[in-house]
Amino acid sequence: MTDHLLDTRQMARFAADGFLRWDALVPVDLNEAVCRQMEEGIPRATAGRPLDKAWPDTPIAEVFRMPEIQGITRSLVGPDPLYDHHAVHTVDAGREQGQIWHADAIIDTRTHFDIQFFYFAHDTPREMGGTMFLPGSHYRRISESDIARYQNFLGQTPMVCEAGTVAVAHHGIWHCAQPNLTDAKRYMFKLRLNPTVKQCRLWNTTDLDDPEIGKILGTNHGWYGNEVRLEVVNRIKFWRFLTGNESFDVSYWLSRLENTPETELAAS
Ligand SMILES: O=C(O)CCC(=O)C(=O)O
Ligand SMILES: [Fe+2]
Repeated sequence: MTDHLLDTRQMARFAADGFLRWDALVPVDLNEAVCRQMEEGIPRATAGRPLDKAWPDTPIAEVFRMPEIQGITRSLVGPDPLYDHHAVHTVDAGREQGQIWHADAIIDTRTHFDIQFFYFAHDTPREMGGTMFLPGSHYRRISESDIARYQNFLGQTPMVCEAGTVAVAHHGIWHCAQPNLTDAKRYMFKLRLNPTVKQCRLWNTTDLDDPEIGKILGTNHGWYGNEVRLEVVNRIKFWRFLTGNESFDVSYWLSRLENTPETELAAS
């Protein structure tokens, strides 16, 4: 099955930025049905159960059955992910305060990773907020709101988008809700999924050796200054995990650190 699977460049973008987005992916009618469902409330399913058994046949279930969303899910967490939790996140009309920067759940240093979908079922212009992401923050594992004292970061990216836009993020991504200066409530549907298989080459790997991969993994988001080198090393480790290629490197960054020869000089 290669329909709608991510390609290697997209996976490298995910490794570098910690999230991917698809604008206006979900069709208009389905967005409208989900908006009505979110107003009514969407009861939580049981954590740790298969996603495909999480909900009865409702509009939100239909969104996550879309072949495009299935392809994204399968590429990142495999064919039978578990439902972890979902939430309908709202920001009230006229709310001038943003949420503190945070990462979800407690400190989590696994290389295996959960994903979180952020689904915006209605138009979300900047004055309505749109979840703010910090690209490249997902390897800096923090405990929830350790970073709450920060206000703004160079390169932070708000999810300003049209109805039907979907982002998928690594569980470590730093993010926060934004103020909503409009007179309408803002809704955002978030879903966390857990893998049930090793996250190794689950995507469409036909372009695995694309020469752009190293460049994408070397992206400098700017906010960490010279420590970009640490981030590149983190991404190389993650890429080795994703591809199973234990000798993968970008510009010798990780190989240099691994060079600890044990061979003693033979007497001459
Ligand atoms: O509402 C949002 O945009 C983000 C909310 C969120 O991330 C949270 O409450 O954990
Ligand atoms: Fe959050």
